[in-house]
Amino acid sequence: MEKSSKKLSFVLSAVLGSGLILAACGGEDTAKTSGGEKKASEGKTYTFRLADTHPDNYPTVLGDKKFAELVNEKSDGRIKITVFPNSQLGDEKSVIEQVQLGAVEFTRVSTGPLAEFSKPLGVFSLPYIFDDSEHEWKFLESKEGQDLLKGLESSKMIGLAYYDSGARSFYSTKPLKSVDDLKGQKIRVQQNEINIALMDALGANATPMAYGEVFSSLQTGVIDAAENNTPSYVSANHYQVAKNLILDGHQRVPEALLASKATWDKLSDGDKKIIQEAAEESVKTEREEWDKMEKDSEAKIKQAGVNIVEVKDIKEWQKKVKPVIDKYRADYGDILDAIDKLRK
Ligand code: GTR
Repeated sequence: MEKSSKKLSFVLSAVLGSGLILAACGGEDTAKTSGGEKKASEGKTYTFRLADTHPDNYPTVLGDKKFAELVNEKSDGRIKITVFPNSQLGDEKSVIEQVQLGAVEFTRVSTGPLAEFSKPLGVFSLPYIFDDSEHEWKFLESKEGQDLLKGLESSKMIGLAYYDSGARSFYSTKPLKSVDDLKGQKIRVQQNEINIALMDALGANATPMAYGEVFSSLQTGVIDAAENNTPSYVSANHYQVAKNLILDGHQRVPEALLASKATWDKLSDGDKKIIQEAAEESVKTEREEWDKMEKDSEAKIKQAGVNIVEVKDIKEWQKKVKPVIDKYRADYGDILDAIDKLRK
């Protein structure tokens, strides 16, 4: 098949496979009550898909499910969103591409890989920009934080809400007692250029790869180490092979709940409102589940006999990675200033 027709048939099958076809079969979106008010039950019918890389009971997936439940409730059952966990619809990079096309209507992804599609979100991959969770959330809820979500529109996505993802730390199959131990290790990172600069600053070899490949790559020695929050470290079983964990908390990379702009543009204003509100309301569920899972994960890690090292002098780490901030200050200066202003 010729390249262009191949592409066309892919796009066609993507659109046909999506909920949009159902929309065409649904009722008219113009029904009004006698008072002129539109009822939630009146309007088009949709069936959408939401992709997530994590397993069923992970906090983000529980947030996704709450979101789907709220959308269903608020639309009187007209809008159905089915959550596909476990990377069933592809790894994060490929899901983001499918969302851009409208082939997948919703997703929850990390802002880490998303930064390759919307550069301003790369700010979250810069090291030690937040003091703690409270500082991070103050920023995420601020105008500047929300503007980063809105900025996704020019990349064919609609940012609906942020979800919590805690702080990321390094873990390795090799000893890991200080920042110097990272030197020369092959470390898997989320797929974006800032992470490569970060590993360079630490004297490590960055190996960007999809999340789903990390476990077997640790097992076979393709990589020595990786980094993530403790719920991911546990739920993806990385803790069973990389038993040295150093709690350096180098990044806080929030999650994002997204809609495809192709899908969004076809919705009525009323349905957009339903979806936006449901997304915002689902944040509470995700954050509660997040706090619970962080605690559970800590307990599991201890039980499993992981060597856990607490970092006493975080300044030493901050000094090591400062070249990364210096390199990217020109690109992210305004956002970094906004973050700094919210420091206690
Ligand atoms: C997790 C995040 C995932 C994925 C993963 C990774 O913390 O929730 O969406 O991005 O990190 O490192 O690839």
